[in-house]
Amino acid sequence: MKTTVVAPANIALIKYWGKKNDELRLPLNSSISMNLSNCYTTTTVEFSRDFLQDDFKYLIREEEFSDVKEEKRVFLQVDMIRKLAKIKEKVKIRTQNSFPKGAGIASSASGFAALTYALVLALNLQLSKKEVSILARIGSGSACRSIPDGFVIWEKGLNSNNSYARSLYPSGYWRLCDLVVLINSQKKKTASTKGMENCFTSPFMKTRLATLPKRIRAVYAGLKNKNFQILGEALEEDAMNMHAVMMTQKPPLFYWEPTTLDLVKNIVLWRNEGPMVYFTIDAGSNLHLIFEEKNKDTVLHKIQSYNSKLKYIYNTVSDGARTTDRHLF
Ligand code: 2P0
Repeated sequence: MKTTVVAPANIALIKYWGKKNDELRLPLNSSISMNLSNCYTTTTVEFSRDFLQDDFKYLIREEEFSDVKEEKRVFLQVDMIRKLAKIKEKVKIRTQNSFPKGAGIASSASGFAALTYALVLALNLQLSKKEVSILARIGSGSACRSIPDGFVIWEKGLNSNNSYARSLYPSGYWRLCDLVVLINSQKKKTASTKGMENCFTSPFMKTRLATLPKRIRAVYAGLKNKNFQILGEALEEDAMNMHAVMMTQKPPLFYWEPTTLDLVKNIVLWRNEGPMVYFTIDAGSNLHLIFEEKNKDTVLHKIQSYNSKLKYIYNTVSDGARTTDRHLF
């Protein structure tokens, strides 16, 4: 049967950087994220005895494209789930992102979440969301956080069976926003998977891990009490902490562009003047501005006055992976 799933990308408030098991993608630390309403992947899968081979393409508008590297990783995920279902049928997969490919927004989280959940449903595997999150994690770590709704924690766990993501609060719990400011649309030179392999070559990685529990507690408290200042300070600190590790790894990873730093300096000034806005940065140069919805107009005005040519994607908090009947084929 044809099955289509929509899964959101997510922005980490506490970052995942480093694994204790590469193959199973078991993280060194727990991470916390929120799902993004306007950055999502739609994936349709269909298994059939009539198909002669597995077939994966991504769509940009109506056009189909293939990518050998991507295909290899997708088929590994297909094989793992097909094995669980004990079937041999081949699969047709089509996938589409709501955000432009190469916009520098991690598409592996939404992509592997949508793919995994669609495969599980198409094969009628009776799995819990926890089990789907575990399978998504094996495809791409951050994908496990795109399965549950709203504000999510990925507990690092001790082994594969207890390293999964669960919802802390539903999407409507707090009207927070993430304005993704697109600074560089080029595909990044070092993928996260590769980059985080070297995290321990930074002398600061040990310090990052030692200081993480305090930041996790702050994010927890900020969310629980809807205290935006506590949340904002902790999420910003964690992003800077991760980038300090990245920049001091061997070889160093400099994801920032000059505009990233310039905008960061401006945001700190804006905060002094009024709108409470904090920032976070993933493995790329784009800036994620985090703020409460009541400050939306002020923040948009600030960004437009800073540079009216900058493109951005406005997100609120979204549910996790879910089905739709809007099939892609
Ligand atoms: C995060 N990132 O927590 C961090 C912040 C990038 C920087 O999760 O190797 O693509 O597939 O598990 O999930 C990106 O890492 O890496 C990521 P794999 P993934 O959002």
